[in-house]
Amino acid sequence: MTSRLSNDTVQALPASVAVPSYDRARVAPGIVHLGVGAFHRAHQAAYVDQCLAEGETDWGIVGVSLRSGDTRDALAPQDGLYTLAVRDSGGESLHVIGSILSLLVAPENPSAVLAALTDPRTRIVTLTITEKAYLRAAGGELDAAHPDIVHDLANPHMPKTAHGFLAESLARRRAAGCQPFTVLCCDNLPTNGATLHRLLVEFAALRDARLAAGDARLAQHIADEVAFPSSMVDRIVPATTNADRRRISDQLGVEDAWPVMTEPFRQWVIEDDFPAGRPFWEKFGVTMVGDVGPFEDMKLRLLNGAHSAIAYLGLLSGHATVDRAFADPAIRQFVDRLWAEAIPTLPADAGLDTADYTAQLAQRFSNTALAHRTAQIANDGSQKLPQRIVASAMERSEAGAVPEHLTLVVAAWIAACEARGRTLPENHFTDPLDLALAALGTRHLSAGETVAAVFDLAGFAKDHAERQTLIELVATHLVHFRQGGPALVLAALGIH
Ligand code: CS2
Repeated sequence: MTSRLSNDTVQALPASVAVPSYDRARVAPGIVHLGVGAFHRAHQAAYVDQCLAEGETDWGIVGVSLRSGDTRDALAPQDGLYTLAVRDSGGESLHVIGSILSLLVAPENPSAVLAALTDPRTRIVTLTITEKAYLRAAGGELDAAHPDIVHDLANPHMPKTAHGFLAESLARRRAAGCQPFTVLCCDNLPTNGATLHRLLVEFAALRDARLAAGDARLAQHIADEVAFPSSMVDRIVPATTNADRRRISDQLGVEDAWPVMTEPFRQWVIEDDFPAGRPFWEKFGVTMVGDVGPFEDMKLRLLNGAHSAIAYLGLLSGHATVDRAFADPAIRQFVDRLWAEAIPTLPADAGLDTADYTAQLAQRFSNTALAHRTAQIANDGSQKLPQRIVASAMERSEAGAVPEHLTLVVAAWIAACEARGRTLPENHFTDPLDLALAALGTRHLSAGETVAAVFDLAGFAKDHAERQTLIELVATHLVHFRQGGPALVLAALGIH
């Protein structure tokens, strides 16, 4: 049997594989990361790995999974080591990353997670928990009726949600006279730090209301004394396949149960507000700024917006991967027009070079070595489209334009949902609204009625003056999708 990647085997790997050049035994934990999935392992953990190699040895990572034990099961026998495979058409380079020191699984042992979060050495908590785990209601406020929030308010010592873990550990640190950690949100949400800050203050206020007066006021503490810098993170990370596992293990000569695949490009822009200290990230290409807003909007609206468009149009046109969909001339033309429609919503005075940015995106989307699946990006559309597509559509409509390309993406999402169980496999992608969407499907509504109901469910353009205009535009596209698929919809815009 092949042996496993581990502290013992890592130094004997082939010379072409980059390995940690530092003594992992001397690294102390300084960061707790919630949501230790592939994206974190390709992005933040790789930057931290470089910091550790430069001698900043007190910033090791404790990786926490909030739901399943899969990552821990794969990486614990490997001492937390894994391979990052950087791929493009020119080939593949392998880097073993050593920054994740230990892995915890919250549902198995919430106390251990709280212990890591209250450890005075923990000065930063980073998060990639995906959009839906912020548990926002359709209006954007905390979904106080969500069963996990209800659970965490009733059981503060045994939390399930990120909100529950952060609130309880900040309360314990405060009681112990220990400085709060800085919370660094790394999810694809607009003003992500401020958004999490607001949600956590809402959560803490509900918690305070249940406590004796002397124990309360956590909400005030979090509002006034905990820093939540926003950040923009970017790197394309397709899900690892079994073929990837085999190929990487063959190249290493030892088994790696969960290597991570990614592209050469990476970007991280962070607001510089770390009262408890931070690694010297800028040495490794991280941009530290005062206001991350323009970078976030450019990334969400141009990269992620186009990604969602490619995913839904791609799925409906039979393309399994982003590069194949993007090579389809009609989809490519559509994406160019989508960008042209979204770009005027970005601030003109923030020094953004959108021409250069979209040219670079076109190259990244064409990376044939990634095989980034359209079905992967299609997940959770109800959570993603507000900041990727609907926000731009509202702004363009308000400015008097007709955002026909942006609204087409919303229609494509609805059409792709409707195609599941028909032309697409039943669970080809999933969404937190799936049950409600399926219930709509059984009512045989007109396109207009369907779109209005979906806008209500997902909170799209809630209470916004342009809501009705957008619904009508989306409905026109949905009629075409229902009649003739993407070819008819695009043809109606003159795209063939
Ligand atoms: C993608 C993102 O799955 C998705 O929704 O749009 O994960 C995207 O690949 C990353 O944000 C790139 O940084």
